Order: sequence, then C-alpha cells, then structure tokens
Amino acid sequence: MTTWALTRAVPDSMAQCELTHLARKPIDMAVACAQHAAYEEALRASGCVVERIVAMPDAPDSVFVEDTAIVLDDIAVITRPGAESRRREVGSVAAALLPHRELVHIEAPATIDGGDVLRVGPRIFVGLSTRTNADAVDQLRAALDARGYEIVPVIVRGVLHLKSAVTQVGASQLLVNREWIDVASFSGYDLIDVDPAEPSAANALLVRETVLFPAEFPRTAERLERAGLHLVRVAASELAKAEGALTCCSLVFDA
Ligand code: CIR
Repeated sequence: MTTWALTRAVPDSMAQCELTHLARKPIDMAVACAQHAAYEEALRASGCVVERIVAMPDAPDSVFVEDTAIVLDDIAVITRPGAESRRREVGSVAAALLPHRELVHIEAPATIDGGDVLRVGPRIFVGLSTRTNADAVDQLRAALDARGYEIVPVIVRGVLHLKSAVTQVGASQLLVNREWIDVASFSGYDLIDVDPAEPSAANALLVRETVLFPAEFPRTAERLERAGLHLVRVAASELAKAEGALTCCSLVFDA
C-alpha cells in the first residue's frame, strides 16, 4: 500500500487569489514556491509518494487542492467549491483520483470546499461556512450514509474553513480554536487548544505518525510536543497570505 499525496504547483497568478477574512498583502512568489517545495519534501519524509498533478498557472487558488475533493477509504467525493472562480479546478483532480477511487460528484445548488471537511474515523465533520451549505450536507449523507459514515454538521464563524478551526493531530486528539467553532460537537475527543496568541495555529496535517505543523506558531507547537506528538515544522507564511494553510495544499490517501 502506498500513501499518496496529490499536490499542485504554486500558480503564477496566486496574487489574485480569493480572500474572505484577510486583507491582501504582497506574496513573495519565490518564497512561496520554496515553502511549497519544502512542504512536499516533508510529505515525502513522512512516508508519502508525492504526485504533482497538472499545473493551472491561471487559476490563482489551484495550489489548494484539498478544497476540490474528499478522499475516503472506498470513494472520493468531488466537490463543487463555494467560490465560483475555483470550480474549474475540480476536473483535473477528478482525473488524478480516478485510478484510485470510485467518484461521486457534488451537484448544484450544493457548494462545499474540502477545507470544511474533517474526517475522524467513521465520523465526517462538515463545516457550514461561507463556502459550504446545507445542501452539501444532504448530498454527502445521501452518498455516504450507506457506507457507514456519519455526517456531523458544525457551524463555522469568523474564519474561512472548519479545518482552520480544528484538525486531527493524533488517534483521538484534535487541535482546536474555540473562538471559531462550538466544540460541543467534538465531545469524546482529547482537545488541545491553540495558544491564545496564535489563533491561526489549528491547521495541522497528520500523516501517519507525523504532524506537519506551521513553523510560524512555536507556542502551540510546544503544547503539541508536550502532549507527546511528533512534529515536523514547515514554513507557510506566504501560503497563509492567500488564506491557505498546511492541509489545503495536498490530498493524502492510501491506495
Ligand atoms: C480560497 O479562498 O479559496 C483560497 N484563497 C484559500 C483556500 C484555502 N484552503 C483551505 O483552507 N482548505
């Protein structure tokens, strides 16, 4: 079995990316590309085979492949991204997933970004956000209930995606920022809070036993290490200016 990580190159047009909660700041493209390459290297070091899918230089958010699909054990859901400008990204991701999974497609009027989907075992938490609506929750239920998945909607406020507010960092450990979600939905898990000085630190990428973690958040990193987790720090300052973080830049799955 191989652990795959699908990625896509940083597009030349990234300066025109969608922004929802952030003010536009100049992105240093050389640094962005170097950080993205180091991220891919960290994925390799964590045991993944990295496959860069076809580049989309004119699609400003195309590096954020996570938003285009939800890859589960036996099926992949191709999303219909909430931002109209991003809908053309999904075709090439579907083509890359086709050798590995049966595909289902989210259809209008539903919209959903993969960044709003956190799978923990058989539970699939779905953020209701500016990008993801209740129709998407209904369509996910229709597609996945019979396969044993439980769909749990969670309201997201003040931040782009569910996974900006909560991600999985260990078998039963979740890293959370309670400002943006009601953690009542996550009772039964061991919750680790981000450091209050680092509100954007809740997006970590667990790959096998390793947590890829943004180098910009040392206080939260210390908390995670104190909890016994193995971290690899990855600089992501330029991708963060495009409102992206570590989970957004890959689709990781076993096949
Ligand atoms: C967007 O607004 O769609 C992009 N600028 C950022 C997407 C980040 N994706 C993610 O958190 N999954």
